[in-house]
Amino acid sequence: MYTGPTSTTQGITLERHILERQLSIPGATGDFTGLFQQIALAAKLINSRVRSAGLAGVLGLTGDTNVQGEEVTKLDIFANNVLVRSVEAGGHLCVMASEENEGIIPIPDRFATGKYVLMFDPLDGSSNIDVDINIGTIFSIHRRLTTGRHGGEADCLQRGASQVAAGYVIYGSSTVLVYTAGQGVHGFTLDPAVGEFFLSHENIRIPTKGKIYSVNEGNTYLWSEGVRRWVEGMKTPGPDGKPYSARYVGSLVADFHRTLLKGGVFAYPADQKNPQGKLRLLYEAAPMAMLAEAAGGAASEGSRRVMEVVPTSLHQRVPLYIGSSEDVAAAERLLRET
Ligand code: P6P
Repeated sequence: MYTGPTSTTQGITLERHILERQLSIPGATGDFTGLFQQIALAAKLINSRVRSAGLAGVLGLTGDTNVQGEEVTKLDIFANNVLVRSVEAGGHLCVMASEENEGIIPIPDRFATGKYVLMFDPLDGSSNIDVDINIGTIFSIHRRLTTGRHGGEADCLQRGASQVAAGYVIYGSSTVLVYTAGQGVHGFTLDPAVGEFFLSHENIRIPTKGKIYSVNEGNTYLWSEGVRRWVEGMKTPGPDGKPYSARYVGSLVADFHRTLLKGGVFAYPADQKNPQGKLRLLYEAAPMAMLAEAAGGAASEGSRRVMEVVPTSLHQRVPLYIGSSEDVAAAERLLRET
């Protein structure tokens, strides 16, 4: 007899949520729904391996054989392979790009192609796996620009503002998939007892102003004067007599998920070592920016919306200031003044 949580078993599954969205869109073909179901399957498969990584002796190892004598691959390579194999045969995509692959990932000739482009970081923050810190999968979906059977790099190099959908899966104390397709931001928690994602965070709205800042202050010596002044300003007690609180996990999905739910600001500024910042535009900053804006927040590269940046290469980096609209605006203001 199933004795899992009653609330989720009576809830709305991710599949139903996507289908209901499809029904509300005139002319929808079910392509997006099919693609999203494949992404959700990949998330479940990755989740299963991430949860068992410690037991199977595959924490951060590569090329070794584990206790079962299996060929061990790094978790992020595993996640990459799972994502590619889960979506490549569905006929919904014309091309893919991944943090793990230098070039584009074409759809094998034996499969049909479709109108969407999928870009992803299969397992962001994977260096945190060995210390059991939250990690995540980030994805971005565009419509293709080119015609013909296969898509190409031109279909990937689109502004964030052109995204059809964006989302992430956070493998934390629970596994939550958060996505937007332009009609609000919604979170679904995986019920491991039934292997389904159930709606748990409907229409997430990010507070207009928060009291948490999240940045790696170990980089202070590399920052511009403007970034230093911005951070120092948040460490100075405000009108309420309190400064902001500092929270930094060092895993983008974890730091963003907290910022989305509690407000405040996360930043990875440009610095002398990373003049374009550290985070990747196409499959990290742009999808998070779509989510932040869809939840009423903001995402800037320091002086303009991340979603306006026109990509010139697959793995290009971009500075990122993301979170509550007032906090991001304050960062832009201070950076302008110096
Ligand atoms: P740092 C993880 O390695 C990552 O790519 C992001 O998930 C995270 O936000 C950032 O790098 C952390 O970088 O330099 O603070 O360790």
